[in-house]
Amino acid sequence: MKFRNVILVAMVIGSSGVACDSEDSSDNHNHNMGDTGETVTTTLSAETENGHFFVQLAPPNGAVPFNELYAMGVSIYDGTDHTQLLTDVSIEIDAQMVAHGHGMSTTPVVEKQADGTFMCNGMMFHMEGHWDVIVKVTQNGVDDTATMPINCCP
Ligand SMILES: [Cu+2]
Repeated sequence: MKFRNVILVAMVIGSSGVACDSEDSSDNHNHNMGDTGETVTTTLSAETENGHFFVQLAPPNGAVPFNELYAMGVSIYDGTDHTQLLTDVSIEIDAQMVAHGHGMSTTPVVEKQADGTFMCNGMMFHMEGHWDVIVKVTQNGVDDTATMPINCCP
């Protein structure tokens, strides 16, 4: 009798999953992966909101590792000329899972490198799914922010 109940529960979960899939087939997102959030395409560079800067992220070996401390390289370029590295800027970095309303459980420490780029130590994505890396750039009292989605972590 107990075994039969387990099968019934499994069937109920299974059928609700199918219903979810057919409802969401149009947007190509997988909402059926439990608590992992929506799937996004990882974007490692972006212009800041007001176009002042262009931000390039450099995760270790080109990809963010899952549930491991890592250091994110960050380079800031001119918003108009994306080949012109800006070395007279400072940055703050954060990462959020917006769909879950939480950030990282670690606090990154930003270190300016000799070449003017930045290394952000102590980053960690402790959940799989859609993270947004948020980089705030400041130059001569002007600040501007870029947001880059990361799919954690294929
Ligand atoms: Cu989360």
